[in-house]
Amino acid sequence: MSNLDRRRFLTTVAALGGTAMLAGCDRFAGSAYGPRTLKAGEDANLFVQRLLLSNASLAKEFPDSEISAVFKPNGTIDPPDKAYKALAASNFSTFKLEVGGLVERPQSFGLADLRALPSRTQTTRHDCVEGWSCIGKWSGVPLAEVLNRAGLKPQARYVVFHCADTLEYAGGGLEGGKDGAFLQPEYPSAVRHVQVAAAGNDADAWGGAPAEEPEETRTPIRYYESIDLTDAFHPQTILAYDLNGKPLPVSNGAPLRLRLERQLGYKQAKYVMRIEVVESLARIGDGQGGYWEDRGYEWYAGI
Ligand SMILES: Nc1nc2c(c(=O)[nH]1)N[C@H]1C(S)=C(S)[C@@H](COP(=O)(O)O)O[C@H]1N2
Ligand SMILES: [Mo]
Repeated sequence: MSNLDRRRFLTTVAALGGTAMLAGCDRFAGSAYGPRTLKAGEDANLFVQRLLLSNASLAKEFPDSEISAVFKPNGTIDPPDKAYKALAASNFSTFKLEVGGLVERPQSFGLADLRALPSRTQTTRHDCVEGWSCIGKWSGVPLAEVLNRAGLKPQARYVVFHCADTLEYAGGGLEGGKDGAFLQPEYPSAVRHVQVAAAGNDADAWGGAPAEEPEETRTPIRYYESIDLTDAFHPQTILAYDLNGKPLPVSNGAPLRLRLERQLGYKQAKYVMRIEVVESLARIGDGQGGYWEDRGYEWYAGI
């Protein structure tokens, strides 16, 4: 359903009134909360929510024949960070996804652990804000599986993804820095990587081994993103480890990247190292919920 269809549908539901709508709906007649819903008018809202949260809110999935020949890599395509380079050199055998913050049981998953969990495969279209799209087939573990193993605390509201790639340094340590070139949306990655070529001489934010040479004193700003719990538990929200049936290439976010199919490209965090569950986004980055959000992009990037 497109947004427009969805809006029309909601308008129709409103016009009919919840009860009329329910009376004509076989699917809900026998459900446990059907009778209660018929009594309580306000529960029509729940009905509409459930309906929208079922099939109607799934992003379109495509047949394999429509998979793009090349899935265009964008943003960081080869993280300059030393800790990441070491992981890549080990073919990510030492990779651990850390899950912490407002959870009952902090977790740490290697790639084999993640592959042993239930998986989901989906062929979807990625839409970048720059105006291009690609269709790819992603396989991974539903984020819900990972979060359920950790168990959310009652205050949990958002899920934050901390990535391995440094884009710039705090305080404008790089030419351009925060107040210069990096304000340009989607700054060409080739140029950006020349500028951050020295990244990674730091004890790093996602728990990798501290680097051996401590000369680098600047604080790296790494990519990060965040979503709310509705999106976190959406069935198409997965941590993908395969693209088109093969392990994710470095350029597309190896070893693990988020797929969140109802939002734009910049929400699809690549190189995910650590997941942090929080109550508020205020103290993450500059407080807007993502690297690009801190630079003016919308936090909710619905398609
Ligand atoms: N860690 C990280 N994730 C990222 C980015 C990035 O630069 N670093 N770029 C974002 C943008 S703008 C897009 S369009 C997609 C690109 O994903 P792709 O390289 O698989 O095409 O990743 C998103 N996730
Ligand atoms: Mo993008």
